[in-house]
Amino acid sequence: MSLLEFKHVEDVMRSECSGQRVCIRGWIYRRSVVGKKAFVRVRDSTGVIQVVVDGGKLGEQLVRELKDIGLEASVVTCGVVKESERAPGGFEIEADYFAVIGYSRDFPIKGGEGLDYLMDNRHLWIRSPRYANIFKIKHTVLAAGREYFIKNGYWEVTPPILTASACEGGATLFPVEYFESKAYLSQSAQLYLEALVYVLEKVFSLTPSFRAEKSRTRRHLAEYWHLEPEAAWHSMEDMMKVAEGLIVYIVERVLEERRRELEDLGRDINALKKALNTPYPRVKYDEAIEMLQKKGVNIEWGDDLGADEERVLTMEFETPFFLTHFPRQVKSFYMKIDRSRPEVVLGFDLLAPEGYGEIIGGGEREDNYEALYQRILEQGLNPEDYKWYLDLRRYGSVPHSGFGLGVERAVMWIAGLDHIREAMPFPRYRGRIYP
Ligand code: NSS
Repeated sequence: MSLLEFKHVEDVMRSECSGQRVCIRGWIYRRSVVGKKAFVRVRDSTGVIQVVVDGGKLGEQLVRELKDIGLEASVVTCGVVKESERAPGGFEIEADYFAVIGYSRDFPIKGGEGLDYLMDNRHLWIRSPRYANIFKIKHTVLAAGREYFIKNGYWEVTPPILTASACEGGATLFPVEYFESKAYLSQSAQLYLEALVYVLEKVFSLTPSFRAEKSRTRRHLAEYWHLEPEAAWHSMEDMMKVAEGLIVYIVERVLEERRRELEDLGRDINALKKALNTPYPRVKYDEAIEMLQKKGVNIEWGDDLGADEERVLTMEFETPFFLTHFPRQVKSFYMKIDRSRPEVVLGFDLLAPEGYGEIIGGGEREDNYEALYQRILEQGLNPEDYKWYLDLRRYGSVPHSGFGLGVERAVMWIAGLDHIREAMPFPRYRGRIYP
């Protein structure tokens, strides 16, 4: 038999296939034996289907073997497809051929294990169909994100990951040995993207970003994927429109192409659809502080908003919404000072509803040499380290803006996940580097 004759589970589970003989290959997801029949649920990348192995037809020895066979053994099987109300998913295959390809003795995950144990076995845990759903949604988020920028005239560029200085503050830098000196893993491509707008005007990159986050939270990783656009001649307001367009484009595509996966994960589709309603509300930091104070949150103007404060705010909105005009002391040195109100910067965050909070951070960049120099000093940084970045303001400076989308944050919200580590196959966070 040629390989081309194998079918995928999702293509078999259709009424048109009923009565047809098919061959599939995959891994044993569950199995039970009742009398002389084995009920083997076979999983592939597209779904799970029940295969009935009748000892009367295929030999009792095979059924005895299947009774004790390890979960996740790989198999090839053929048989006629039948619609069956009793089978999970409504279809089953009555096997006339069944062969084990790779045995799986004592598969370490049997159900009911604790989180640390499961994380130690992440390489096996990810075989759970739940992760196939999540990773497919992530694939679509990545593809749609890239497509959105390309369709809108942005050039994809490749900034460095090994860098000499901080973009987002020294506290979360990962140092690495770099020949005879020290370097850091990039926290954001932004500073390099800013240099590239002088070449290509509108650019974006999709890279890993690294943050040595000391505390473990449900929305922080040490390594995450960062989708960052940067555009010359764009104001903060222009960039917020780009961010809004990006989120609508991504959510539309996921709703169109990954509906089944969302449903399997139990995502509230109607809640997600609300993200298609634009424009998203724009809330100034000042108003956010007032809203929080009215809710009894102990916070003052000038404080940074953490996950808890954000969660309270997200309860006020059904769509994603922007927070803007933050106090200059809570935001990075590169943010442009609002000339009409020098105590705030032209920065924005986009917060996802339903308790999720920040998924995008961005804003307009300080494009004046003197002002930027002062901001670098004000934040206790060394202008020497940013000499090249300051140069961009010396040679044909232009107004420009950009932002960064945390891909796993977006996936977490879109798929309705409880924890950001679910959005990564091999998540990195403090205390976890294996496997
Ligand atoms: O620190 S950010 O808010 N902003 C920047 O890095 C800018 N330099 C981006 C830019 O303007 N080009 O991070 C941007 C986003 C943030 O909104 C989160 O969605 C995500 O990156 N982010 C993270 N995701 C997962 N884990 C961690 N630790 C994390 N930190 C930020």
